Amino acid sequence: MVNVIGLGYIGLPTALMLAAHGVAVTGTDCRKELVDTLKAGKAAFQENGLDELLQNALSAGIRFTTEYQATDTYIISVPTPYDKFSKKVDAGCVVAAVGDVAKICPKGATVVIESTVSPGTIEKFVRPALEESGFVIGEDIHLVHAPERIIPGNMIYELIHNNRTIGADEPETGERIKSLYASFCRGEIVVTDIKTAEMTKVVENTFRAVNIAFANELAKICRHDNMDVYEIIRICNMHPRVNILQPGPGVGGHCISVDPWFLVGDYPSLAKVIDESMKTNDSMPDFVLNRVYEIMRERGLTDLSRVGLYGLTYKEDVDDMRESPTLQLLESQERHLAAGLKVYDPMVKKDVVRNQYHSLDKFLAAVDLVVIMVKHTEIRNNMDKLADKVVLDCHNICHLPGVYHI
Ligand code: SAJ
Repeated sequence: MVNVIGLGYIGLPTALMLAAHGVAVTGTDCRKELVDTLKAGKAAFQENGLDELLQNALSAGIRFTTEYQATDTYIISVPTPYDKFSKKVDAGCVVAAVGDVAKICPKGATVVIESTVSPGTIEKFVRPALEESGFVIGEDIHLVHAPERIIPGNMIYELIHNNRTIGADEPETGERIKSLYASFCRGEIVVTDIKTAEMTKVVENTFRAVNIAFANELAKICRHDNMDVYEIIRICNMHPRVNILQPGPGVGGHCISVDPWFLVGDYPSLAKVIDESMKTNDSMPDFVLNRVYEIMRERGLTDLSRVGLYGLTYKEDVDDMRESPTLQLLESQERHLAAGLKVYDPMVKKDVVRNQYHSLDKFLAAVDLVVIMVKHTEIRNNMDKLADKVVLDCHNICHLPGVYHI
């Protein structure tokens, strides 16, 4: 039986996928409310295909509980935030989970860590935690790092089709865990050592962060000299070896906007490009706010409370708001004592910020200037409703005359 610890954005789909493919699974989470919701057959967040997968897993016998289970295989999928001051990974939740597993697991068990950690974290924090509990690693207990790679919005497809990395001390353990993931994963599964696996995960997200930062920097250069960044990127990308990403209002989510900081925190004198890239991405919400002020001046608009931010989530068609550029922008305007912007997001049903609307039409009736912060399908399908508005489009999806860009 596999005990999946942590039933969040990664742990839950992984547990369900294993269960739906014939593996005996118990999912453990410390949040009782979440466990009860899952038992009642309701997924805790919106994701394509997740509800159906939950039903399949429940029919296949998955169990949910707040208790750790005595078993031979654990998959730990708990959050690894970064310490905002040191920029280093905060492995506290992983270490606590491993400590709790150590209290209950029999000798010979395997502990798989899926949570993203910086290279050396398992060596520095996880191994000592197990050794302190009296285990000899490699004999009484086996350690594996199997970093997740799935993208919110397409998680279920990517769980099945993405290639994966398994880091293990002993090749036999790596191969055993490889066959466990192969129960549902049709991609290639590479077995390597733990530190290499740790580094690959962080590097993948850093690659994307740096490339988004390049696009964002181009947007700033083009704005400064009144050039069309989208047309320039489109033409450049026709070159066979150029593939520039898209600029945007900032980078959110719990991955791209977090993991690269681990490298800056651990290698401050070496990770220069990464440091600058993260700062560039983090500067984008303020850049958008300045664009709002510029456009208001140009259009003779004076009332900030008639400006509306469309979108609160960190990207399109997900309900995840972690580190979202809109939340970053709202924080920034509060700091500048300029509170009052209106906000609307079709994916966010609860009230999470001030001046939040829950109907597109009511939101639009309350504002003159609309800032498209997130390119949800809803707004793509309702562009005609923006015809009488001043529009700042941060994603180049609106082709109405007179639209402004970042
Ligand atoms: N973004 C841009 N411009 C782009 C692409 C994205 O501004 O051209 C922004 C998005 O709007 C969003 C942020 O970047 O705010 C991140 O979105 P994303 O779609 O690039 O990635 P995530 O954070 O949803 O998922 C990433 C993925 N990593 C890579 O593509 C290397 C995913 O495969 C990982 O599993 C995930 O991080 C994770 O959990 O680590």
